[in-house]
Amino acid sequence: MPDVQKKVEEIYQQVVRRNPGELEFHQAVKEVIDTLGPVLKKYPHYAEHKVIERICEPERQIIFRVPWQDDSGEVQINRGFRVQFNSVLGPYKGGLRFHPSVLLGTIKFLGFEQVFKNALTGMPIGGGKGGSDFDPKGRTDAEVMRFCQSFMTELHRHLGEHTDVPAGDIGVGAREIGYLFGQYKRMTNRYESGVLTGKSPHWGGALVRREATGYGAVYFAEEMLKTKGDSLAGKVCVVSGAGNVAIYAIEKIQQLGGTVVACSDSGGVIYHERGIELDTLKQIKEVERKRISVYADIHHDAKFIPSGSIWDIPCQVAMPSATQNELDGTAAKKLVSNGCIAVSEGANMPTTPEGVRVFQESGVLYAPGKAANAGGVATSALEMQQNATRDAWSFEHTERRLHEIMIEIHRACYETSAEFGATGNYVLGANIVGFKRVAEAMVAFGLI
Ligand code: NDP
Ligand code: 2IT
Repeated sequence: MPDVQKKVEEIYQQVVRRNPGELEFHQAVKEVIDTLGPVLKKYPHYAEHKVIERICEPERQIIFRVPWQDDSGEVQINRGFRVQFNSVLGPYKGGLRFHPSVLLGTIKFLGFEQVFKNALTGMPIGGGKGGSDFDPKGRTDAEVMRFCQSFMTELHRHLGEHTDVPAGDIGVGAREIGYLFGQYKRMTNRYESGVLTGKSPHWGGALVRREATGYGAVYFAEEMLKTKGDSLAGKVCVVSGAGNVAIYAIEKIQQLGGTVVACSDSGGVIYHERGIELDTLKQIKEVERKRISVYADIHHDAKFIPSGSIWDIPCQVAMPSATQNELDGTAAKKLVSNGCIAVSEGANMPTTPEGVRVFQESGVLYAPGKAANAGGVATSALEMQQNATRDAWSFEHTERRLHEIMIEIHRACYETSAEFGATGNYVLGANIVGFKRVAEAMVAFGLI
């Protein structure tokens, strides 16, 4: 094994030893550092400064108890997390996830990804992530409010517009951000708009933040297709999930002339051959907060498939936009054999390492989440910019900025993949661009 490859493998083994049982974190680290060998060779000072070892260790990890009372008066205890991963490029920035599956290792994998993603945006934001094992499903607004108030009662002391700026992720949308902001304001006696992003546009939120992740991931798909002289117009697409990212990915695909024939939630898959009706989907998910199965009760030509994989449905473009490791090797092979030519990840790490290998070996255009879904956090940075100047931009202006940012991320990843002799390998391109930006600042700042 060449020296650099051996070094990289040793670093990975140390991460595994020091973070036992955190499989998703191991997976995220491995995916990144496996592509960094050529960078260490070209820039040996990164190894001297132990940049990779330092990047793999969060700057700070906060774990706290979140006690609250449900509507029946029963006391509930959840666990809260904020992993402040890296702040050399700006304040810690990254979402909060409320989902029963959340463990420290989940937040660490997401925080690690966020560091590189945020660097890729070119905006002044560091990387962090937080959340809780709280399950908002089936909870009333009052229960969600009490949970958010308790969560922020502890977290507020670690936040600030120049320190750490959370936003949404799975289970956290504008409603939760509202309750969290209200409690932050109450605890600190400060109207600090820039401390949270994803706020409602009525009180400091950026227009397009809600749409940004889905729109951005579609723009990235369009850029990849362009490298082959192709486009989304007329393509049959499948988008997994039915949450914030999925809904606005579907919206943008439709605007660009594609047809989305399927989406899903954890209860099953909706297949609608003539194309998903977006108004119905928004009404069910955003307004009524119901299950996706309801869609087939409204549109009788749509089919609800309670079990089985969404990736069995033939498509040319696939956008996994639900959760991590939702698309494995078997699913990837099925997609390829059904004629899929492009995959753009709305979710974070939705494809397993085996799935990624299948796509890359089959010549599928494959965009990893840290590049493809960076439009969400980039628009959060635009929200911070507007808050700092007490300004509010139009939808059109903000969407244009988002589009330019996604084109630029694609360009940087593509050109870097070519520079390192792997043209079109967006995994390598994204990791190297993100890593170099963080590494340069870490070296410049001295040993911190
Ligand atoms: P939402 O909570 O709005 O929606 C999540 C969707 O994914 C729901 O349809 C949900 O189904 C499904 N889902 C979540 N967890 C699981 C699971 N364990 N098994 C099966 N289905 C699941 O979240 P978002 O749309 O915001 O997030 C989706 C993905 O995008 C996540 O990976 C997130 O990290 C990533 N992301 C989000 C960004 C944002 O701005 N919101 C930015 C960048 C990435 P159900 O309701 O049944 O649970
Ligand atoms: O994964 C992500 O990039 C997000 N959930 C959005 C983070 C943010 O701060 O907007």
